[in-house]
Amino acid sequence: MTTTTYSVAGMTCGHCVASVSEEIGELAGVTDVTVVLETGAVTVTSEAPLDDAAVRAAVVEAGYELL
Ligand SMILES: [Cu+2]
Repeated sequence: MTTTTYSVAGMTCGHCVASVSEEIGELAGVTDVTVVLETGAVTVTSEAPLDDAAVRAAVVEAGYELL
């Protein structure tokens, strides 16, 4: 298991959190996504290290920006 914390800009409410969680959660190997709305911290647990580009693409797909 690998846990990585990313910073995501632009989330303002629970719907934003849900969108980001859903998109990242669809990446292969991801087992858990925890978002702290106040700080934009997104902690992702996965079976193997994730490709940063894939995480970035998922965040963009949700409509936000990976810092
Ligand atoms: Cu929102």
